[in-house]
Amino acid sequence: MRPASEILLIVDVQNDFCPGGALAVPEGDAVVSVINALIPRFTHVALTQDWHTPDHTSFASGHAGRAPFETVELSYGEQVLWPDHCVQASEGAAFHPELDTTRAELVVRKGFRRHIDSYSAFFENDRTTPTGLAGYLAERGIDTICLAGLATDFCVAFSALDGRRLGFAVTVIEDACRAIDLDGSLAAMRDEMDRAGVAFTTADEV
Ligand code: VGL
Ligand code: ZN
Repeated sequence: MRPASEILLIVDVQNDFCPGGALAVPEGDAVVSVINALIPRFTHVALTQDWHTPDHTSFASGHAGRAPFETVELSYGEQVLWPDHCVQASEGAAFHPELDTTRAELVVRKGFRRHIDSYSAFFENDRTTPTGLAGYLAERGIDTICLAGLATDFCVAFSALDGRRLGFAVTVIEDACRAIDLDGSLAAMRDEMDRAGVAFTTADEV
């Protein structure tokens, strides 16, 4: 059993990020059984849920002449444009039906403000507007975050980097994650996480 100072943070294991979904991550559903097997080893478990308004600024559909996976400059910096995904209360935004959410103590919804995206579980994409997760963890005496879920190179990586920036110990359980890998983003983000002091492990070692 992992100590009470650690939490398993399961990132965005939602239908739209799994095969057949609007923003399917290759093999996204492969993380479900790995994560279900990890859950009993942790004292604390939390989930994140991408939760966008129907007209969300990160959707390519609202940017004339732009296609999904192109990049635009928004007020808070560079933003990848995505296919419409994880619209609030839609089936695509629901957790994968086989993910065992029973022991989740907290669900952090993110990306629910129309004009700003949120990859990280800690901050929106302006890197300053907090979700409240840091305060929640601090108040509960949790100083270590073990990350699993989707996608390695976006929401998992941004959560890992912000976690380090806030002083948490962070471990990414690599075989419990899958990546989008847009133009080498997986290698770039893995390198950035490594340099930030993020640890990497596999489910067997947890
Ligand atoms: C994600 C792109 C857009 C993720 C969420 O969960 O990694 N990626 N929204
Ligand atoms: Zn999203």
